Amino acid sequence: MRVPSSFRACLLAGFCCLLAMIAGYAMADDTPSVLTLTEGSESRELTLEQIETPGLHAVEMRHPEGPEGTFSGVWLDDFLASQGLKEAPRVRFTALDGYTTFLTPAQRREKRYLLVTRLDGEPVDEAALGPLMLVVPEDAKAAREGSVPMTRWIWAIREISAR
Ligand SMILES: Nc1nc2c(c(=O)[nH]1)N[C@H]1C(S)=C(S)[C@@H](COP(=O)(O)O)O[C@H]1N2
Ligand SMILES: [Mo]
Repeated sequence: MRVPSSFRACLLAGFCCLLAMIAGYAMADDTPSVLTLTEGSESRELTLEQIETPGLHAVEMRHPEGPEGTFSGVWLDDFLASQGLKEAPRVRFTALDGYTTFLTPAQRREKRYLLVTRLDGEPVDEAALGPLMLVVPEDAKAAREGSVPMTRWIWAIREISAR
């Protein structure tokens, strides 16, 4: 018996839809968004893997707020460049607790900021100041001793917005 081609096309389309849905659910489960990146009026959600595409840099240190171990993440400037935000005049960070701060290009040139995505190789939970935090590895000791201000060592980062 001959099946009408429109029927076959319909079946195929339905099957593709189903596959796309399954893939969508699987991706949503495996890779939740950890960051909202806002540029002007446009926002996009990024997963840890997307944030880490410029490549991980690891540093052994103790954070003044407690956590210690191998902090790894991407250099903030590399992350911004990978998102087309290299020259953003103002990059604002907003934490889950509402704390917010911003960095200008001059401040980003003065100190090298690491956007930490992992502690000892694992995503950082909220108790350990995650999901994302900003640290200045070269200032770790001075910040613990209180000889350098750490107002821009923002933790529990949930949103980065640039303009
Ligand atoms: N998420 C988050 N990050 C933050 C803060 C905060 O309240 N929440 N306080 C900032 C300030 S003002 C300073 S001086 C340092 C140290 O904060 P603390 O002295 O309150 O621990 O962390 C900074 N990062
Ligand atoms: Mo502060």
